[in-house]
Amino acid sequence: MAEREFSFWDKKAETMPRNEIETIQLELLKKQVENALLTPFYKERLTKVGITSPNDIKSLDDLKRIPFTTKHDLREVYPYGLLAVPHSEIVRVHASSGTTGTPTVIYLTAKDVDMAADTMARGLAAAGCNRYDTCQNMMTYGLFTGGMSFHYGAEKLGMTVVPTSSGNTLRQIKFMHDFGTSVTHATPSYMLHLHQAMKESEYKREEFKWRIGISGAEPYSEQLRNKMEQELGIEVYNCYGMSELNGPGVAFECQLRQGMHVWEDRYIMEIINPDTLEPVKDGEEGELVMTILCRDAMPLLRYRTRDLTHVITEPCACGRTHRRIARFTGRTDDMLIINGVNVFPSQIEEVLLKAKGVGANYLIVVDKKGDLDKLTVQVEVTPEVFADDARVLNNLRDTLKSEMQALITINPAIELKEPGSIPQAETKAKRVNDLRPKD
Ligand code: DLL
Repeated sequence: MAEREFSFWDKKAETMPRNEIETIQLELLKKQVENALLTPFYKERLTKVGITSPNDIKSLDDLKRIPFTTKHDLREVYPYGLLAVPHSEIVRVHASSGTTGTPTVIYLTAKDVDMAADTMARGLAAAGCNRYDTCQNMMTYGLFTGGMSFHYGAEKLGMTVVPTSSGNTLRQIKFMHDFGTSVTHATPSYMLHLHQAMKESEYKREEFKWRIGISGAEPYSEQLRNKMEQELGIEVYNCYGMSELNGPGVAFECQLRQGMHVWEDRYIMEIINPDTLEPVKDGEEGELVMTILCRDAMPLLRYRTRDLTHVITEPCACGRTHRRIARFTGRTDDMLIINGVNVFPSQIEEVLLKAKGVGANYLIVVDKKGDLDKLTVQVEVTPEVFADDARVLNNLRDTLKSEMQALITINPAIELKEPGSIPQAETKAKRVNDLRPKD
């Protein structure tokens, strides 16, 4: 049988021997440490552990001397505390939600933007996309990286990009039909929603050129991927990323779809035990920790992603030497991902604590409405408000709704409850009830 041909963007870089990857990692790590020392935050952190010059990094093992960086740290240095180049070099800013109202921000030079696009193009080529494809990007454009960062990578590969952004499903379907869209980029929940709407539309499946769906930004199971592939008649590729690491495309599945290749000449990955903070054994599950090597504007050393996964130790038959990680199994914090948007319970609490008339207890309920996630916040009100007329309750509901939407960008349903009606936990209060099926 003839050997299967796999598609590449930069075959040399993607298939280089492991020792070459490590040589590049060491060289780029030194450069990152040099940049980091230009920021007051890292200068203090690194000096404390005896690293005052890039020459203190002699081997990749020295990475372990560097303290971890967390989302909390990024909030502390908001907005520009990790700037390692003159501000005039910055051409783009992105942000993602923090645990409170303060977002975590990243900034990029023109070279950084190009590197991120190149990394994304690698992933898209690995998934079998090419310049003859028309790609509809259904992720939100704006501060979220799923829009523009993906867009630049898709253009770099030479695809025709249709930047529809999220929502407006009937228009999405019309454009997919009229433009001959062959590749889509959407969250898994939106893919299913889209498919349902497509079945109910005036078009027939055969009238579409849809062949590939790139899906990420939220966890999904292998069963859900299989369901999407069968029902939609396309290949579905998992794509991982986070805004702090330049957005989507940090890790991407190749055409074999057995785990996501992490581009190790651009990121150093570690998997640690989240309790002991020590590295786990090869192939064991733990928290992914990443050091970015492909960004000048903003260094990020040993960043705790909070995402749980493991390294697939066997080499991939596609020929890529960059190791793969498995589907994520959860997080080590309480972040919820609702239709691809990150939400921390603490953000909801922040709004409730500020509002007048809110009682002792609340409960965040996440459920499915059709294929999409639905967020409901049940809130006990004070006895005074409860006894007041309907107008007062309606005003409170509207205020909570609009303040939460402003902070978390999604629109929650607010259910106001009688005082004492939400069961009081005996020990730790249960603030979140996630009723979504696991697959
Ligand atoms: O979600 C970037 C992205 C956009 C990735 C489009 C893929 C596609 P953030 O908003 O910063 O960035 O959220 C990052 O989302 O820490 C994971 O918990 C989760 N996540 C992202 N991709 C996956 C995936 C973007 N493929 C957070 N599987 C991460 C599971 C994912 N979880």
